[in-house]
This record gives sequence, C-alpha cells and structure tokens, in this order.
Amino acid sequence: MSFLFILILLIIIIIIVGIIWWKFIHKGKKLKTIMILGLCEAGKTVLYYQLKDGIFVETQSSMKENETRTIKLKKKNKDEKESEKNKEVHLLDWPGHARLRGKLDQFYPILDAIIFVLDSSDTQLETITSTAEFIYQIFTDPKMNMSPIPFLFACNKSDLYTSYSPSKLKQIIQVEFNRIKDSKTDKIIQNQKSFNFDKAKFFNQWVSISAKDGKIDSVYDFLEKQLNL
Ligand SMILES: Nc1nc2c(ncn2[C@@H]2O[C@H](COP(=O)(O)OP(=O)(O)OP(=O)(O)O)[C@@H](O)[C@H]2O)c(=O)[nH]1
Ligand SMILES: [Mg+2]
Repeated sequence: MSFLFILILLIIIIIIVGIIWWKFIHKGKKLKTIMILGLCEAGKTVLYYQLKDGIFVETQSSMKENETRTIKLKKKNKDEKESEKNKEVHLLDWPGHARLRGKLDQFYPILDAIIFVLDSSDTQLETITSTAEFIYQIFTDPKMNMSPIPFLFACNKSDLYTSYSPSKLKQIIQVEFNRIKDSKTDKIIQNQKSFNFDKAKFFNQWVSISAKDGKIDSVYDFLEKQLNL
C-alpha cells in the first residue's frame, strides 16, 4: 500500500516538474512579432524581402500580407566587414490599401514593434494627410493603447534626390496630425494640448533608409536595441 502511494506521488511530482519545465522552455522561445505598415507604394514589401532574404526584389502592389519566421540581421564591424545572423522573428508585411485595414486591430495585441514605412520622396498634401490619418488611427486605437510598443518610422527612398529628411517629414506629418486631432473629440490624445511625436506615449524613432539599395542599417539597429534581437 505504502509502495503504491509513493509511486503515485512520484508520478504526480514528475508530471508537475514536466509541466513547469515545458512552460519555462517555451516562455523563452516566444517569437517577437513585428509588423510593417504604411501607405501603398511606400516600399514595405521591398523592405520585407531585404530583411527576410537580404536581397532586392521587384514587387507589385500587395493584395495580401507576407509573413516569415526568420530574418537576416546584417552588421558591419569596425573594418566595414559585414556579418550576417539568422534571427527567429515573426515579421508581417501588411498591404497599404486602406480597404485591407479593417482587420488590422486584431493584430495589435500580439505586436512587439511596428515599422512604419514612408515614401520620403512623396510629400503631396494628399499623401501627408493619409499618412497622418493612418498614424492617428493607430495611436488612438484602444487595443494599441493597452500596452504601447515602439515604432520605427522608416523614411524610405532616400536614394531619390527629391527625398525629404526624417526630421522634415516628422515635422510636416506632426502638423497634419494636429489638424486631424483638433477636428476630432478623441479622449486619448485630446488631453495633450498639441501632439508632439517627441512626447508621444509610443516610443518612436525616425530614420532614413533605402530599401531598394539595402541601406537599412537603422532598421537592424532598431530591432537589436528595441527588441534585443
Ligand atoms: N527609388 C526607390 N524605390 C523604391 C525603394 N523601395 C521601394 N521602391 C519602389 O517602390 C515601389 C513600391 O514598392 P513596394 O515595396 O511594392 O511597396 P509597398 O509599400 O509594399 O506597397 P503595397 O504593397 O501596395 O502596400 C516599387 O516599384 C519599388 O521598387 C527605395 O528605397 N528607393
Ligand atoms: Mg507590398
């Protein structure tokens, strides 16, 4: 009888230890999820392939998301020699078409960072307004505000001579953002007199990239520093 009791006790202990060990192992393996967002033609899919395969791919406007579980992180050492590491991460490239934005908020709770791609050579008022509206929509989303994540505003197409600097783009988008904010009665942002990206609830960094030329070191830096990749 006592032997049976000890055996049952041992089995129970083994099961409990097994469950704790399994949970511990899998906790450490939770993949970070990063979403690439932005308007159509900003260069999201070109950036996605640069991160995934380290190559330039000629693209067409996306009709559905692209998704990968590994990316290549490239780094230059002091002698400018490049090394490459494969990293496990869940990377999503979401199409820019406004029609496909409806389902986006379902993803917000699982995201660890957003890379928002902008075409820095396109500063038409219509583009700036749409960009500011999109950012406003994300920054005021209740699901997004539950646990704020870092944003990288990747000002793409810096290889074009008509491109604007990240600081200039940030400034003109901020003006438009404030115009939109003032036209609404939103509680989340309304309590700030004038919205300022530097004081936003969401950490945000504005950098210049050229996804086409593979000049995306600032994206690698962001992923390393903000997500410990
Ligand atoms: N000059 C230049 N062109 C770029 C750069 N990145 C992307 N492009 C071009 O911009 C166009 C749009 O790029 P995509 O990556 O397909 O744009 P997207 O943001 O995925 O667009 P949607 O899928 O419609 O949302 C393509 O013709 C690219 O070759 C860049 O850094 N410089
Ligand atoms: Mg695309």
